[in-house]
Amino acid sequence: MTTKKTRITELLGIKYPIFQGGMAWIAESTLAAAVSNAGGLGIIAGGSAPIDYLREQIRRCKSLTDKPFGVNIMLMSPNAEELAQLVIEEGVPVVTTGAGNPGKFMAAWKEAGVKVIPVVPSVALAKRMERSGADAVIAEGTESGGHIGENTTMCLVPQVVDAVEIPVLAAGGIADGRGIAASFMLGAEGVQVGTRFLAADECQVNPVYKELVVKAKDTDSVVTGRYTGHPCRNVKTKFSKMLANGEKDGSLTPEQFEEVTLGSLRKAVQDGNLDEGSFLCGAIAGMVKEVKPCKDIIEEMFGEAEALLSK
Ligand code: TUI
Repeated sequence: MTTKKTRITELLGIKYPIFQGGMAWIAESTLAAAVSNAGGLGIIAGGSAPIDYLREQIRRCKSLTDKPFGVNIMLMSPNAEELAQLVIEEGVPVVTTGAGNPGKFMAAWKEAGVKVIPVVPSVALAKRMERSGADAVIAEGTESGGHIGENTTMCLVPQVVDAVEIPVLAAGGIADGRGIAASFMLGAEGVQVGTRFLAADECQVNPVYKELVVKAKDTDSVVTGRYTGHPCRNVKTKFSKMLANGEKDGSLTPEQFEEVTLGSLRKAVQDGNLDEGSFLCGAIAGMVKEVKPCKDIIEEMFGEAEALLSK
């Protein structure tokens, strides 16, 4: 078995079947272009960015790479509709979606020739996406950072692979060649990786954020906000532990939770604010030990995966 040629590399014209996750506030044009230039698919996060900011980021990415790249549309964003239109106007080749069902945008994207690859947390949504014309799906396990579903990567990926004909990428808990090899054994034809790229040289987050990820141990991620309906996996910090305790002992109502976490992603990413910031990260953070260029990360991961799969 090889990772070198899959339906994902063929569909998108990329060298390695690896997407860099569309991490809100984090995944901007410098990081995305570095991943695309290294042969993966870099992705700019739409998050809840103002439309002018996202347009500028898309144009900047085009100036930094002649390789394909993508934009992630976060469907809980209040301006998802206008960002969905923007990617068409700007001729973005690939769109990924998260945190919802992109059904109402599919026809317009397909008509414009955009490749659409939604993140799915369940078999049911994967099947629905295939019927609506998705080109592939990303089956994302609860090991991921940020907003998460319930099922694990190990359980979800093979069930999604069995349920759809379109190619499947695995996401959640993948940070080295073993993770890629395991994903391929589960039937995936590509992977999406977030946390490993947080510790890339080209990742523009505050140095405090990178240090937290590099220093994290296996037990250093925590899920907060289940009771708001938007569970998020974070690095354990004083702030995230306060949120987790407030949720558990009832000292923080869901409304208060929403209030204190408003703007907390920006505070983490830009300011490195340990008192009020949410440092989203995956459960695999404990394995990320070194900051290095995207090209080295990708080449090492696939070198290791190829060696394992050819054994
Ligand atoms: O979207 C993510 N991860 C994210 S988004 C984000 S920004 C945020 N800000 C405040 C509150 C919450 C999020 C941070 N991290 N990953 C992809 C993902 N999508 N994970 C789970 C899902 C998902 C969940 C339900 C996708 C579809 C879905 O569909 C439900 C339905 O409508 O059928």
